[in-house]
Amino acid sequence: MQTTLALRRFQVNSIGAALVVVLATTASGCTGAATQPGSPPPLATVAASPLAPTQVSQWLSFDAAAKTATFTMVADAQGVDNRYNFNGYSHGSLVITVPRGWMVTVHCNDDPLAAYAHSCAVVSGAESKTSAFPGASLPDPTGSGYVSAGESKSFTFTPGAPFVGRFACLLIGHEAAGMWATFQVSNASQPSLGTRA
Ligand SMILES: [Cu+2]
Repeated sequence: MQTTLALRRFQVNSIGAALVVVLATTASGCTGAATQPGSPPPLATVAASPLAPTQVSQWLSFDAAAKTATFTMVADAQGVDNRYNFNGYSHGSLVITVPRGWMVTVHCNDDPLAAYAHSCAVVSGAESKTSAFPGASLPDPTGSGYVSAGESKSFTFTPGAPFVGRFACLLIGHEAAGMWATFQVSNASQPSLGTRA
């Protein structure tokens, strides 16, 4: 049982590790482990259809050798019904995928014609107010860390673990109005931008 619990900690690390857990529990006959209360569900990454290259080139650049990626997130982008958007997408429809261990820089821009100020942060889930990784937000993203129309601020972080969460604006009411994208860290070979498949 001790071994099983130790293995379970690795369940979130990869699908392959999860398979090891299944095999180990099956081999030991300890089939109850998978239904223990409080155990984390296996991490399932979100399937996405790639954005058009003309879109990607505006919002993502990366260096595979250096393992660095730079995303430009435009808050309150014009031309869509919901102003609570990033790059025109809301309610998690935009899927940002980053390879584990890459250094990620985010340019958090408020559109020059934005109606509102906005902030940017990577968080674990709905209404979480703290960044999911050290440095993964503007400073004080619920308060004074916002960007105003035409303004740009940046932050850099290196996500070291598999993750599925949100890239959200943390100003009051904005995330609830749809101002979040899906943000995930996976074993992908390169970063990407897509929409939920
Ligand atoms: Cu906002």
